[in-house]
Amino acid sequence: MILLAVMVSGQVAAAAEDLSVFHPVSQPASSIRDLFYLVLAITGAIFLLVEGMLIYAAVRYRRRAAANAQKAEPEPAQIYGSPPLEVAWTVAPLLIVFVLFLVVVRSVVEAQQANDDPPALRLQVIGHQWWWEIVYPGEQPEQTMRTANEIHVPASGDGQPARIEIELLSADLIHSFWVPRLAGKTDLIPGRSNRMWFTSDEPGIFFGQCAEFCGTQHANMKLRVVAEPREEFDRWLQNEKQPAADVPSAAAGRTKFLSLSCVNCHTVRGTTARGTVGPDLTHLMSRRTLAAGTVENDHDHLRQWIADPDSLKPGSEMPDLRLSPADVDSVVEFLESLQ
Ligand code: HEC
Ligand SMILES: [Cu+2]
Repeated sequence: MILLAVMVSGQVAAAAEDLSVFHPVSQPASSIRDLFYLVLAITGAIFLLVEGMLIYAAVRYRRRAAANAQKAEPEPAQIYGSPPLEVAWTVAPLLIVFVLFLVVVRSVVEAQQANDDPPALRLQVIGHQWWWEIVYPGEQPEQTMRTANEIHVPASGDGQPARIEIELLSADLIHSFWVPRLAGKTDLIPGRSNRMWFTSDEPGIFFGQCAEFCGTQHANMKLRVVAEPREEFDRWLQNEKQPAADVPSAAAGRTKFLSLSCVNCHTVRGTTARGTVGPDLTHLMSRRTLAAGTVENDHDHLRQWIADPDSLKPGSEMPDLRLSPADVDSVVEFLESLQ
């Protein structure tokens, strides 16, 4: 019943942010789902058999009301020990558990398979309270590009699986990277480098969520994977690698921004802002959401975020700088030029 409810809610969730493990679009996620169905089938069959026998025995051999005390049924024969029966109920579960063990090992090996082909893309994802830093390494250190909360990857195409390999690190405490339609959960552990991989068999936006409680805003530590055809992905990457455009109409806002403490925490490439505490803002407007999926990235939310981050994400690590409304407008004008 509970299982049915979970599966139905999976269907419902498909409409909005699909976090269902029942709609895989990647090899590790499909093999996890297949394993689930196989284990469910085996254990379900055992459940039906055992419950069926139990109910049959309880009904068939129940004590019937006797018409009078003399006609009451006598006590049935008492059996003590039966070697064939005992061997059977020891060997059968042993075999079943052995089969389950084998299929689980097969799935684990499949998921961890260090594919010999070089991956289509190697990324780093660094967990922060409560957002995701995403690093696209370049050949030279200065070509390395950083963004936040939205991972763009090439989708598989032309029968060619595009394997994405991700190194998982943490800046503070343990988080867990989980995009249910792409792969199982993998922890991000301080001082340790974990690896995981996935392929996106179709283009689309796949939702994820931190899956290891990491403090007050854990629930608002969301991410999305945007899988695109190769050319679209290359175009996106090309744009992201550029330093921030110097838009003349936003010059005043730029000066304001650079005079504030924003620069201690945020980087805008091409300016003197080189902070690394918060997300890189160089191409802020190319992202769909603000503050790790907490709200849509639009004018009103951006204004509200700069004016009072806690009103959107209470307890967030971005302080309220108590800017005047005019300064907020000016800074927002600059941020909106960061395409
Ligand atoms: C003490 C460090 C700190 C300062 C100062 C700071 N921020 Fe932030 N900022 C953060 C952190 C941390 C986040 C991530 C919050 C989250 O998602 O939980 C953030 C998030 C943001 C975001 C959302 C980015 C995204 O992709 O979701 C914007 C925009 C932003 N800050 C702009 C500013 C501006 C403008 C200023 C100056 C007025 C500023 N910040 C000052 C730390 C800081
Ligand atoms: Cu978390």
